[in-house]
Amino acid sequence: MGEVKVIGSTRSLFCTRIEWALKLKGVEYEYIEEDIRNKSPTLLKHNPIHKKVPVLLHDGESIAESLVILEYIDEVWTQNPLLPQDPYQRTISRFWAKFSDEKVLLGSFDACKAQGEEKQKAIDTAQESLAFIEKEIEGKKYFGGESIGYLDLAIGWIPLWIAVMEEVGEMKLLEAEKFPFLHKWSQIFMDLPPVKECLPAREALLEYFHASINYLRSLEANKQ
Ligand SMILES: N[C@@H](CCC(=O)N[C@@H](CS)C(=O)NCC(=O)O)C(=O)O
Repeated sequence: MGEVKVIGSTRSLFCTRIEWALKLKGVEYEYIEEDIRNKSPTLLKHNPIHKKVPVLLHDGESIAESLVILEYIDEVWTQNPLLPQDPYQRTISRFWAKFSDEKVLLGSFDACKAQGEEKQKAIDTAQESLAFIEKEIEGKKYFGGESIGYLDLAIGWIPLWIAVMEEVGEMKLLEAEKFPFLHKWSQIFMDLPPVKECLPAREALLEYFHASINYLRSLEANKQ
């Protein structure tokens, strides 16, 4: 199996998805908490390009970028496969994982941050992206079908992190009436023991998001 370490930050959804994958595979690992506001020489050595968490260290080799790490984990530890066997389905899963990071996550964050007349427009944009994800889960238990897979882990940030963004941004994104299937999936996903085990404390996330959003809003206010 070799030595496995994760350099991460407990509040980071990108890091949590890596822990979920390792737990589902039954891989033992050491977690190294990084202070992303004061980056360690270890992080800079192992991820000199992006200088971000997570980084997976496997027998001394470093791998960065969470979606890439998920694929690596799935290839190295083949038990409980995460990606579909079928090449087309595999590619489609990667497409939606990328979409979720690039559109749903950033859209939700923008909606959380937006104020005034920009707010409703930002909420509508985020919900338009969520509607595509709703279509993907319609009629299924998991994004991976009958068992949890790569896309569930990639999208797994939605239940907790969107709830936190909703509270901090004083808005609603994941409305149960608009997104019934995503809602149902969120409940099933959040009840899984390996998922629960790695979730950060909601209070800590709330504090972190409050601070980040206030900081970004003040930067924008100073520009005007
Ligand atoms: N695309 C990256 C995103 C990782 C990321 O944004 N990590 C944040 C923590 S949530 C980070 O390390 N930020 C430090 C920085 O931006 O300087 C991934 O999927 O791994």
